[in-house]
Amino acid sequence: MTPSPPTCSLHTTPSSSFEKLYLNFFALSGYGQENRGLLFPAAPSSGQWFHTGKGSINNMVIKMVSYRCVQKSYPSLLPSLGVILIFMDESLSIIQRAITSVISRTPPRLLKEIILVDDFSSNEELKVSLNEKIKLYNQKNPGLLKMIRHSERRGLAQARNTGWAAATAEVVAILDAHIEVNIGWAEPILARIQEDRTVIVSPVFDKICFDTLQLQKYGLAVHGFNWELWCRYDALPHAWIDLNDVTAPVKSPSIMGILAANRLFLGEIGALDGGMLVYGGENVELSLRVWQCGGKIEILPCSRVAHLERYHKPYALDLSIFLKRNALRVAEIWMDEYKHMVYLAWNIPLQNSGIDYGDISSRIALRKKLKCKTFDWYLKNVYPLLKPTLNIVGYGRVRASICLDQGPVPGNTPIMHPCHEFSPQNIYYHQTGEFYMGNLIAEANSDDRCLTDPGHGENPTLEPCSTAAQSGRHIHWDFKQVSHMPFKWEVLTNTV
Ligand SMILES: [Mn+2]
Repeated sequence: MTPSPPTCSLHTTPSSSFEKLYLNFFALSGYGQENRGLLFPAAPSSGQWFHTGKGSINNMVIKMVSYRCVQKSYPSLLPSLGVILIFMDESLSIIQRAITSVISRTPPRLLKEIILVDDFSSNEELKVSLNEKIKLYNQKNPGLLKMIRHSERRGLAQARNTGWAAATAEVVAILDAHIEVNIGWAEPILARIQEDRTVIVSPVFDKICFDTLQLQKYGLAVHGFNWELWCRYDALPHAWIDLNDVTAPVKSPSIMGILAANRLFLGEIGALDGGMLVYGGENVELSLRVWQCGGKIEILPCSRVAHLERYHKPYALDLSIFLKRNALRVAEIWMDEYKHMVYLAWNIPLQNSGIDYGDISSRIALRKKLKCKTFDWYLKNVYPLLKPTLNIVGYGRVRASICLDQGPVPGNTPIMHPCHEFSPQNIYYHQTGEFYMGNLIAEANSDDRCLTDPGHGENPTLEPCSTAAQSGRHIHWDFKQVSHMPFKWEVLTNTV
């Protein structure tokens, strides 16, 4: 199974527990009472939540939250919280579940507002029916919910900005609308941001299966990304493990999309980049900006949010167009002399890519105004796992009438295959003569795959470059331009 975080798909090994998702439509009846009504009858002081009625709704939810977190106490005075739920063509029931969970699982004294932002949905039930539901919620909780509707589709980043701009609380939590927050989710966020207004935090995500609404627990991990700027989970840092405190914030190079921040600080560093279109990359853009411009990012192990991993994202038929375009925008604004890595990873020529990443002048000006650090600083101090590849002299595809392809994976036999635009046909030719095939990896702990001659006249294979080199196999290839050469570099760029 491949789990996926709020805005993208990624690769991780989730922990194994499966639980039926809680049904929380009773929860509203508890709103306004400090003991939180039907769903939350017991105070967490003794850890008795773990023992209330085997298989009960409480048990199922609370199992996701660590015992150490339940025991933790927080300052009685905490900043106020505004929750922003953005959506586009979500189903009504899913949005109601999100609202209900926020109301029932956030102490009323802390929850100042819930702001819904509709990024121009076409789904009819999100109009009159949703308005009626909001009226009902507000009858019980006067003024708590606000609804803002875009009159044209403006994309994820702008929807988040719209919500942020309408908020008045000291801290904003900007969430998808296909989530349900867990018990005690808000206190760790508010306490941490109260301690340090420059920290942007993410909760830990658990998975809601889209077809069964079962809840699956995910392990704690750091939020990272690859050179396509596609998000993924990375291992926990040693420094955090050495703390021996499962409740401690985890320093993270990035966020997946969902975030909480001091509202004013988020504004000072430029909120979300409104030039990011439709979907993807806006989370990495914010992450680089936060780190490079004097803030920090942390994952809070005691704050858990269940995220529904959708079967189909409604934003566009082919999201890769926007992922690619937005990634180039991030590279051009923030990545300095390393921006070529994004072009390499997407297999796009450095010059004349034909991709319009929009006007970046105001974001460059912002970077100057905030006196932000370089991407080189970020790589060395925040995300050393990403390892730029230097001295690639050419990249693209090798094409005759069909293309050189990395072949089936798992497997290590390159093949000839009809040409397409995807990464199995990416090739990278290194100054040393090494010839990488497939997805560009370029990480500290894992190798690119080198085209390898096993010797004895056998067909070439693909091997991790260092393994092949250590075993003395031939990985250096020499290409000469000859008139009858059947192959050509389809996209060939110069030294980068
Ligand atoms: Mn999502």
